[in-house]
Amino acid sequence: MLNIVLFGPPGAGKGTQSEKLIVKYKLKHLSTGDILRAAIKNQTPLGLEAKKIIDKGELVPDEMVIGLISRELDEHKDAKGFIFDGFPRTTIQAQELDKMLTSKGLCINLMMVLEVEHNELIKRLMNRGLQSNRADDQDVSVIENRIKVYDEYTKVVADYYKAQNKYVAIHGMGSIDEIFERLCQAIKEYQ
Ligand code: B4P
Repeated sequence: MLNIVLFGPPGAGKGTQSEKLIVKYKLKHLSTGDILRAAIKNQTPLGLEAKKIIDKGELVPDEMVIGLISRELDEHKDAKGFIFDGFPRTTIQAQELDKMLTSKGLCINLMMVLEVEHNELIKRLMNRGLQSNRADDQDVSVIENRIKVYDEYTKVVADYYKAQNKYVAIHGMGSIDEIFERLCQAIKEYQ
């Protein structure tokens, strides 16, 4: 089983690269952002609560996303492995993920961190905002706040995996295919 945390700031390419990795390695993609957006679309109570927070570029409460991931793990017991995209975003989420996986006899094998320059993040997200109806991609001040929240609360999660010797930095600038090759190389070196 191969369980990967794909990490990086908003716009780093986590969702984009996850789509390619799940095809090549036959993994289940677990994106808390996608799960929350589906809940918003379906106007569930959780979705309505999450929308107010996401539209400001803040993080939804830990217990909300931990519950969502726990349910997904239970629903996909036969998966060959998981890509965690956008989760964990706080050290508490990382600790809870370890507890959930340990209780199932599993663990995270690798954390790959996409490193992308600030201006490129803004460019990519503004560009997506033009094409999609994601409210959090439409306003540069919300995008800047998401990056600030990443720097303040999320970046530190890397230290949690560094301490476990599971951290690999990946140069996240360049074409989608070039970056994908770098990720595959890191997985090859791990295996
Ligand atoms: P997410 O859905 O995780 O959104 P994101 O981090 O902003 O974007 P992502 O990283 O997936 O985008 P990508 O780089 O692939 O989260 C949304 C919100 O949900 C959060 O702000 C938060 O409020 C909440 N949330 C989610 N998880 C949470 C958690 N665990 N705890 C608390 N709150 C949580 O792509 C961006 C764009 O760049 C795309 O348009 C893509 O086409 C483009 N792109 C990618 N690679 C490129 C390349 N190499 N060159 C050019 N363009 C590229």
